[in-house]
Amino acid sequence: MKVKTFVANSVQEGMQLIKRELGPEAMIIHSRKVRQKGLLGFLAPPKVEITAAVVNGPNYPPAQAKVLPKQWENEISELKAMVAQLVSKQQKQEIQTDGIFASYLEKLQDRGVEAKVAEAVLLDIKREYGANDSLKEEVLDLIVQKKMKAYLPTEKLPPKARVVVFTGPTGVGKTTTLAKLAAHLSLYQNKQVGMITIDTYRIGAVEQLRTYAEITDIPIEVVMTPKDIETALEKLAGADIVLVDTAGRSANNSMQVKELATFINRLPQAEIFLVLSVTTKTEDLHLIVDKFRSIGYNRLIFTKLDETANFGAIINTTYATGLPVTYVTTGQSVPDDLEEADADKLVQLILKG
Ligand SMILES: Nc1nc2c(ncn2[C@@H]2O[C@H](COP(=O)(O)OP(=O)(O)O)[C@@H](O)[C@H]2O)c(=O)[nH]1
Ligand SMILES: [Mg+2]
Repeated sequence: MKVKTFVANSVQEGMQLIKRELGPEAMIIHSRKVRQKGLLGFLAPPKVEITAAVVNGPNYPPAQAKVLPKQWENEISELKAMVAQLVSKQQKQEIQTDGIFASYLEKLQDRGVEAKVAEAVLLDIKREYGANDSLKEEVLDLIVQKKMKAYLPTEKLPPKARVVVFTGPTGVGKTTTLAKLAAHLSLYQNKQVGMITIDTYRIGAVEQLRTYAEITDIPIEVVMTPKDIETALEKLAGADIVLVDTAGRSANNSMQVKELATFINRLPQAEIFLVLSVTTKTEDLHLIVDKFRSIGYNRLIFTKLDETANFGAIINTTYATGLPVTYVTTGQSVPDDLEEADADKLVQLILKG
């Protein structure tokens, strides 16, 4: 394990330094604001000191890591888990013993926010504002909202996006959301839209999208093997944007995800959505996030916001993946029930339902 302390001008800059030196696997162990010594230091803006650790640091060549005996691998992952647990325990104690923070911690957990996410938000606040009992609940409310946004990035689909893929478990609303977006792009933004459906399993899924395609007069190509992708893209060469639907038999089949990856790897510079339903339990969402990782998704869509009053799953997932939410959907109507994600709105939903 490699542990290193970094000093930077901002948290973002610090995270970049850590990623560059220790790699993406690095875990943050501790962070605090520091001032340099002397009058100049006092006048200058505070810096952030971040301590991070990594088990397989860049100094360990991957080849060596690969030949580790299975038993060592297990021990390393146990160690990793222990470090994470220790950090979380220490954070918990810091927050749990502090009156107003403790009650806020409970409030956030009641709203479906995982303990570690709620603790991270509250620790950020405690570090910045101190253990201050004079912080009124209404003031804390506002600060919490602002800090939660830091863990709930949102980002519009880049206007130049040309190929956009919808992946995710069965039944979350991929096809419906794709149809909504296709209609928005062609009706309201006057774009030439093309559709591809990668559906090697359920003939029904092809028909569903074909129906939408006919209604909206959008060309659709069905792809059965990875090499058909190029042909389909050539046929849709005239389109400004190509939306790609994917389907599988079940949500929990890793073989299917691997197979799907061979299709998606053939797409040039695609924006890849992982589509998730807010009605899915957070622990299942974590499994899905892991299962689909090999697809290389880079942004999130949350569906079925109309079906629950508990939205903690959204921030739990953005916290775990670091990826932005681009759209949310709020019902079955095509094309109406689609919205661009707005961090303020989502935080309000999480806090107030
Ligand atoms: N209530 C609700 N239902 C939705 C939403 N999005 C999709 N659905 C429904 O979820 C079901 C599965 O959708 P589908 O697009 O076929 O999912 P896919 O298997 O991921 O492609 C359909 O009945 C959709 O109408 C949403 O935002 N809210
Ligand atoms: Mg579908």
